[in-house]
Amino acid sequence: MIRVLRDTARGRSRPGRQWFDRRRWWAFVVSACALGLVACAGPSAGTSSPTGSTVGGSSGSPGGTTPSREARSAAGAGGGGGTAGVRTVVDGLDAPWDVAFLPSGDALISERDSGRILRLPPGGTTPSVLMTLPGVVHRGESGLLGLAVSPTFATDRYVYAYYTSAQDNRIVRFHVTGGGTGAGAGTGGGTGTGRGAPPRVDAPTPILTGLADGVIHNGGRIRFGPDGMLYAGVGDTGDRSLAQNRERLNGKILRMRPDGTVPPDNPFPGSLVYSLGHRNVQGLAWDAGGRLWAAEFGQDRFDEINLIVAGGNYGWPVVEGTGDTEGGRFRNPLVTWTTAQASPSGIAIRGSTLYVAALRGQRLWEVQLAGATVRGKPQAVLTGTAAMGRLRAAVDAPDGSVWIITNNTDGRGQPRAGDDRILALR
Ligand SMILES: [Ca+2]
Repeated sequence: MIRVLRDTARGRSRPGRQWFDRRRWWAFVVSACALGLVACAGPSAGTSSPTGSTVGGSSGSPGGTTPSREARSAAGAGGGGGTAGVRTVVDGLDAPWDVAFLPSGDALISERDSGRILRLPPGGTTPSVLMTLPGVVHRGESGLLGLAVSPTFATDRYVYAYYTSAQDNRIVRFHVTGGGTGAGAGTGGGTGTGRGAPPRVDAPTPILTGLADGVIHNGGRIRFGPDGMLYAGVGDTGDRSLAQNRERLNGKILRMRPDGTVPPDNPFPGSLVYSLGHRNVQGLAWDAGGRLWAAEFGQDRFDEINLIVAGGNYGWPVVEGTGDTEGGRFRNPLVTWTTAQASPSGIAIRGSTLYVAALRGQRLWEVQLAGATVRGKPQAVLTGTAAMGRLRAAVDAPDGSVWIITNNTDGRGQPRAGDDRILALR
């Protein structure tokens, strides 16, 4: 169970005090670094970069006066030896959108606007540029969005990306080989030792093209399910008529084979459509029982958490939030929030807890799952003095934590020094 500051009307709880003390500890280490009192470079700082470029330091940092990302992460990793709380994994990111992990523990991070995919070794603190995806077009909410790693990466070496091109939204895949990205490589601490040459990336191959794109509502989360199929949340691009049109792939959750073709057991024969009646799904996660949960942005009243079933119709644009099912034609959400409280993007499930990253709501929601239903009221964390601004994604990380992507540089936030960042909660 993650222990972080919980927002209550009565003030900070004890975990919040730990969080505060931790920040003071970081501030001390940071000051010491600036004064040259302690070695500040993280363990992987200065290791070879695949493309010869590492990602720049904290945004907005005056040169030489603000401590490096390495210093902060080193302090976070070393201070307290796994003390519960929140740790900055990496900062200085530009509109980061998703994270996917290779079997080696390397984290791949997508940046929406730049089209870059960054690679962060396990335990590392300085990401390097794995590749800049060719043909990414960023307008408004579009650009490079979701990432996924093949569940059989050890043999096929495929990484998947969902992005907006000049003419559509599409899903591509490409091989990543070498550079210690194989299974089991570098899991001992990410010092870069033995990783040798940088990874190699080949030209992306489209597996699905022709999804309508827009300035808004592009969806974009892609995840492999426990069935080995690739699922994608595809937004309605602002054209609400698409969501109920089964001949169109927008406003849907899609299910496809890893090569983009239609699985024979999809609910509508010959169609990638897995569920319909969605406005803009950006959160997909499965629970231990193999059930698919999805987060969806509402229009201006209610955001939704839905339990997704094959062939289910989730109501948009006829119903927003909980409403008339029209005799069972539509399925109601299990959780709703007002759009000011949430505007949920990515989600993750760890144990029985569903984590929901809220953009406009600027908090992390925790929902307790109980089988095919939810228990109690959602709890908000990363609020109050622990707030980190807009949150884009929650990802179940192989190090036992949940990684949270902040999104204050996405054009709708107020970036602070060091934004955007990835946090680890445990
Ligand atoms: Ca709905």
